This record gives sequence, C-alpha cells and structure tokens, in this order.
Amino acid sequence: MTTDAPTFLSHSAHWGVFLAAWDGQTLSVKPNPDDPDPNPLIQNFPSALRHRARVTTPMVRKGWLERGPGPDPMRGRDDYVAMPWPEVLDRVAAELRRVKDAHGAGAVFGGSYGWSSAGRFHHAQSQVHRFLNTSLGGYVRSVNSYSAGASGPMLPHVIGTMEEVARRNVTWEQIVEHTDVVLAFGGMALKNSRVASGGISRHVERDAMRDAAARGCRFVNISPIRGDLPDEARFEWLPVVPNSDTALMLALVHQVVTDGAHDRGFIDRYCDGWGPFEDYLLGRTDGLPKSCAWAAPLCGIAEDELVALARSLVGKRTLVVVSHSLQRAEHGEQPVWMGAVLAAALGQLGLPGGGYNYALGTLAHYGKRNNAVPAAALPQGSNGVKDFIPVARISDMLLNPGTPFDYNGQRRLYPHIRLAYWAGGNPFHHHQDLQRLSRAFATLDTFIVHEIAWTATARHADIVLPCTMTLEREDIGATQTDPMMVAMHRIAEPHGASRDDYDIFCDLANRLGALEAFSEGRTSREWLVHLYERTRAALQQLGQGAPSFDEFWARGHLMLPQREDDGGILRAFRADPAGAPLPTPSGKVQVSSPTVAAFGYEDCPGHPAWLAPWHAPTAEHPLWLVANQPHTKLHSQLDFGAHSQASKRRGREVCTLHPQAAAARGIHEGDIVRLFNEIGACLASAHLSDAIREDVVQLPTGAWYDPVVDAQGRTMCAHGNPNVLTRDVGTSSLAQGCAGQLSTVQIERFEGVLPKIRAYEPPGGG
Ligand SMILES: Nc1nc2c(c(=O)[nH]1)N[C@H]1C(S)=C(S)[C@@H](COP(=O)(O)OP(=O)(O)OC[C@H]3O[C@@H](n4cnc5c(=O)[nH]c(N)nc54)[C@H](O)[C@@H]3O)O[C@H]1N2
Ligand SMILES: Nc1nc2c(c(=O)[nH]1)N[C@H]1C(S)=C(S)[C@@H](COP(=O)(O)OP(=O)(O)OC[C@H]3O[C@@H](n4cnc5c(=O)[nH]c(N)nc54)[C@H](O)[C@@H]3O)O[C@H]1N2
Ligand SMILES: [Mo]
Repeated sequence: MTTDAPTFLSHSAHWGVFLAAWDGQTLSVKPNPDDPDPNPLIQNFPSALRHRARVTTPMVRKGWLERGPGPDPMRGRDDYVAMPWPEVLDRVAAELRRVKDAHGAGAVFGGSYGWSSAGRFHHAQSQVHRFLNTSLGGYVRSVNSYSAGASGPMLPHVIGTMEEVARRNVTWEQIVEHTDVVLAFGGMALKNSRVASGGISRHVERDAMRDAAARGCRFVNISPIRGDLPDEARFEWLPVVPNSDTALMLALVHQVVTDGAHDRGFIDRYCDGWGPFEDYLLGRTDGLPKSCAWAAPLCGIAEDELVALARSLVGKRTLVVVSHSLQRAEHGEQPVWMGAVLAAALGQLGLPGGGYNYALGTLAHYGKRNNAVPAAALPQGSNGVKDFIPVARISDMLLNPGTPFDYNGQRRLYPHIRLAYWAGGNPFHHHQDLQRLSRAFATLDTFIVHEIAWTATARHADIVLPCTMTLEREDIGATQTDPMMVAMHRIAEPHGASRDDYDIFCDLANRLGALEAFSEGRTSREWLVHLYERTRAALQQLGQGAPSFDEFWARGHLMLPQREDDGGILRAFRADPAGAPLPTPSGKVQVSSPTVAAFGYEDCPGHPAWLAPWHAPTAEHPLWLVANQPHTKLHSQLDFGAHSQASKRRGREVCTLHPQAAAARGIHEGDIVRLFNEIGACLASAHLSDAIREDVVQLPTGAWYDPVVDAQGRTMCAHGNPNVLTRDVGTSSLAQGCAGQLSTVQIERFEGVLPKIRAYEPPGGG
C-alpha cells in the first residue's frame, strides 16, 4: 500500500508566510523557503489544530440559561450547556434585539480589541464591527491600541502620526548603509520583530543588524534586560532602571546643550517651542538642571557614562529608537515625545538612517518599504453610535457607567454597557488587574464571544460560539509593508461544529433582517475575489499586468510593487519645511505644544518632562516587574501548542531574576516562586540570569489565566499570567493608554501544594 505525500499549500500567520499540509492525522508546517530568518512560532500550529482546548460546539453558560440576562458574579466559574447552532443563534439575535430596543445600540460594546488571525477578510474585529454597524446601527467602540496606547494620540501633537513615524520612515536598508549609532530604548528584540499583523514573507532584521554592525554601526541597548538586542548587533548594554528613560534622554540633551553642541540651525529652522523646553531643561523654571548628575541616580547609570554617551553622539548619524514598551507604562507619553526632541537636538531628523524611528524593531512592519498598492481590507460600514473609550479603559467603563473621564483634551462620560460582543481578542490576556476585569464583566447583562479555544475570556462569556481557526478557511494575506500577497489556502476541515466568523454573522444578520447589508450577497470566496479585484485594479492603474484571481490562487502568491525608500514625511520636511510641513498644529517639530499645555493636565504638561511613576518599588514590593511580550507565542495565542509548552517548567511560565535577588530570597534555579503585590499573585518557575538588572524580575505575558484560591482564601494565577499583578491605570489624562508593561512586586519561594494547571481543560457541564 502506498500513501500519497500530503500536498503543501500556502498560508500565512502573524508570525510569517508558511506552507502547510494535513493528512487528516498530522499537520506539517514549513516556512516560506525564501525567508532568511523564519519565526519558530509556526511550530505551535501542528499540536494546536485538534487540541482538546478547542471549542467544538456552541455553549451557553448555565447561570445565563437559568436566570436570563443580568449581572452575575458566576461569570468565569460557571458550567456550560451545549446548544445546536439554530437555537443558539436565535437566542443571540433575540438578545441583541432586546438590548437594542430597551437601551439602544449605545448599550452594546463592540470594541472587540485583539489580534485574531492574519487574513484580510476573516479579520474577526472587522467582521464584528461590520456586523454591528449593518445589523444593529452601531456600537460603542474603542480607540487606539494596547500596542501604542500613549504614542498613538501623542505623536500627532509633536511630529506626525504613529503610522508615518513608525512605518514610513527609516528602513533597515538605510541603517545598513548610513547609521553610525542606534540608540535603542527598549532594545529591538528579534522575538518581537519576527511578528507582524497580517504576516511577513521575509524576516530581515537579524541580517540587517549584523551587516550594519559589520560596517561599524554602534548599537546601544538601553533596557533593563540584555537580551533585548541580538548578539548579531554586537551591542553595548546600558541597564537602565525601568520607566526612567525620559530622565536619561533629558540628561543627554542637557549635556549636549551645555557643551554648546546642539544643532541650533536645525532647531531654529525646523522646531518650535524650544525656548520653554530649554528653560525647563536647564532648571530656569524649577531650579533643577536636568544634568547627567541629576539623572544618574534616577536611571541607574553612572554620570560619567551618560556624559560620554552624550558626547559620543555629536556629529554622528544617530538614530533614536523608542520601543512600544516604553510608552506602555505610567507617563508613557513622555519618552515618546522626548525621543523626538533628542533626535531634533542632534539635528538628525530626516537624514538617511538618522533621526527618530519610533517603534522600529518592535514589529516586522517597521523599517520596510511600503507597497505601491493598498492592501485588501473589509469595509466596516458606518457606526451610528458616537461614544467611545480609549481601549484600555474597559474595566473603568463597565464599573463606572455615567462617570467622566479625560482623553486628549476632551471630557467624556462612560456609557452604560449591557452587552459586550468579542471576536478575535482575549481581554483576559491583554488587560491589567484581571481580578478587577472579572468584576467588570460581571456587571454585564450578556457577554458573547466567538473563540477557537477555551480562553479565560471564553470562560467569562454567556454564549461561546466556536469559530474556525485560520487553517480551516480561505483568505488573502497582505500587509502594507510586505511585497508578497498570499493566497491562504484551506488546509484542514473545520474542527467539530466550528464555523467561520463570517458565516455566523451572516446567520445572525439574517435573523435581524440585515443579511443583504452585511453580506452584500457574497460568499466568503466571492468576497476574496472582490477584495482581490481592488488590488488588481490598482496594479492596472500603475500600468502593471495583474493575474486573474484564479491564477493568483493557483500560484499561491503575488509580488506587489513597492514605493521608493524615500524617508517619508521627515525627509520631505527637511528638504522643504515650507512646502512639506509636518502634520502637526504648527507644521514643525513641536518641542513644546501649546495645544497640550492648554489641556492643563498635570500628568502630561506642555513639553516633555520627567514625571516620576506613580508606582515605583517600595520596601513591600521592592522589585520592578517587566511583563513583556513572550518568546514562544504571540500574546496568548496557541499557548497550548507544543512550541509554547516546551518553554514551560512544571507547567508554569518561567520568570527571570538576577542571582543576587534570588539569593537574598533563598530562591534557586527551577524553584516555583510566588510573585505578589497588593492587587494579586501568581506562580512561576524561577530562572536565574545576570543579564537582567538586580531590581527587576521579568515574566512575559501569554500564560492563560488560571485562577485558584489558596489556603488563605486569596485568588492567585497558578500558571503565571503577569496581568494579575499589573495595575489598571491609564498612562495619563492625555492618552489613557495601557500601562501594563511594568509593575512592582515581591517574590518568594512557593512552599504549598502545587495546584494543577486547568487552563486548557474545557469547562464542565458540556
Ligand atoms: N502586562 C502586559 N499586558 C499586555 C501587554 C504587555 O506588554 N504587558 N501587551 C499588550 C499588547 S501590545 C497587545 S497587542 C495585547 C494583545 O492582546 P490580544 O490581541 O487580545 O491577544 P491575543 O492572544 O492575540 O488574542 C487573540 C484571540 O483571538 C483568538 N482568535 C484567533 N483567530 C481567531 C479567529 O479567526 N476568530 C476569532 N473569533 N478568534 C480568533 C485567539 O484564540 C485569541 O484568544 O496585549 C496587551 N497586554
Ligand atoms: N514573540 C512575540 N513577538 C511579539 C509579540 C508577542 O506577543 N510575541 N507581540 C507583538 C506586539 S502586538 C507588539 S505591540 C510588539 C510590542 O513591542 P514592545 O512593547 O516593544 O515589546 P516588549 O517585549 O513588551 O518590550 C520590549 C522590551 O522593553 C524593555 N523595557 C520594558 N520597560 C522598559 C523601560 O521602562 N525602559 C526601557 N528602556 N526598556 C524597557 C523590556 O526589557 C522588554 O523586553 O511586539 C510584537 N512582537
Ligand atoms: Mo501590541
């Protein structure tokens, strides 16, 4: 008997373009053969496809079924009852109609933040938004992201939109050719830059850093963790105290200014508001010069090192990079603004390989050329509800309806939400203070979730609708900065009774009398053809031949033309400040902002400033917690996959601390430890390393929330989810962004009976 070798077909994920084959038993994956540095995260797929953590059938929470819609603290610990599709969809449609009739569409929260899967059509968040717009008349939305919650609103006041400054600016090619010094605040870890929403065909960062370093480019990793730059960059490490970067940058500028080495010509011509900033910098306003001597104790770097670093930058092609992580913290607006001012003081903005590239290296989108034709996207329709929240204010909204909040110069009210609809995100991964989030979700009448797997979010839902994972459907993979558009073939049949998000919404829209508006009469395949047609038309406008959809589908990909590597708006502005002004209120780099000053926020004044974090280590919680992105998965996705599981020890996530911090607490390599502070606790396995500051413990995000009650009656996460330890505060009144990257904790050996990990076991009752 002979068996045919399974056929490998093209597909794409946020962690790269790949090929996959499924023979009904075994899934095999291999990266795009042209990828110089493929992302190992694709290895989470094979064991995940048919894992027991997948949701197999629609499920309804017992308490909701018995008592009907209404606030319920049982969310998160209840049993579930299986229900056939037609009946469950009838109930969802009826509940949507009830809430709309009784309270209006403004009582529905449809922000549905989350990364879902690659693929432009089955992008779950776009699907929810389109469904709620067309079938309900709208929903309360969320603005900005967990990624860039502070920089998103801040950068337009200062220099230009986040997109321009992060995505259409300095490229890796320019760095290889031109850059003398890269100051990488927060580093540029390859684990991060090998991820990009939508998928990338070639991961070039490792080679670019190697080539730049070989030419003599100097990389400086300014971060509490050494591993935030790869060895290929041959970097120097400045182990900075967390949340002190603004002080460090101020000190660099102070030194350059007092040496008279700042680029006055550049500042006069291209910046405004230098005067008030300089008064602050030199201490004329507060009697406190922001010198290297001043900054040294704040940022944990010796004064003479800071002076030497400042002087070494003058006259050099310097690129300032500020990672997303720095602004995912209290006063996160400040390092974003100050990074631009540092680059301006050195006169580097707009030069090839120089200046300021916010967020370079945090995702594979950045540092690339942009495509000359737009990527396909599902139109979302128009939203009849005007209320919104900054995305990370979800618990505040649910717990405090009707109360005011500040945002970017506005004062608004939190709406009263009765129903939340989520598809493609995991708030019990992404949000802070998870016990508070659990209380917030208890206030709802109804919580509906589409999921591929039994995440903690699904376990808090009243209705869980099982959806296909990416490998089980067709889609188009495309991003703005990768030339390869990918035909994402269906690799396997849907798991259990799972259905595409799109088909679920079609059936609901039909029940709500809005099928035509939602679907425009197209099947999924017809939508792909429709979306492809737009790319094809754009290519034809450029005078380029474009294959038919069928040819594209059969070939598996299409290479798109890219724009010139022209340095974006900053290069154009440098060449012609009057003709190509920056998209800021004054058209220049705003070292001070009268707009921001007029907001009158104490926590975000009119020029970048050193503002001590509200929460810094204390005697009780003496260590900084760095809760950064995980190496072995994307956020919480496929945490049950073999690649992620292999990194755990005794089933727990691994935290890293310095040997001296460990010795002081009697902690040894591999011990199970308990991390705790005033809001929560979790277990983790301890790893000792001297590549981290002594006052820092690092625990990545992504372990599925697994609450257990300990012997003292306190809830802790048995698995190692750091968001039980992060505080639910906004970055400032201006952006109200997520501040979850950092917290403060104490850590001790765990002596009790080790609780079992239950996070991947489907809940009872089904
Ligand atoms: N402490 C701390 N917290 C953080 C951060 C931090 O640095 N520190 N980082 C933050 C950042 S930058 C981000 S972006 C967020 C990420 O937060 P999220 O984007 O919410 O995290 P994911 O795990 O990617 O969640 C995506 C969910 O979608 C599901 N899914 C996948 N495909 C589909 C699909 O086709 N349909 C449906 N319906 N569902 C699907 C997955 O199973 C998964 O549960 O986390 C934030 N949280
Ligand atoms: N493998 C993997 N890659 C990812 C993701 C993932 O989940 N997994 N998520 C993706 C997403 S959605 C995003 S938005 C990006 C996020 O990109 P980032 O937010 O930049 O990534 P992090 O790994 O959280 O943080 C980078 C480093 O910043 C350092 N750091 C933390 N606080 C400070 C500080 O105060 N000062 C300084 N100087 N350094 C500090 C930490 O040591 C940390 O390792 O990553 C993307 N890439
Ligand atoms: Mo993110």
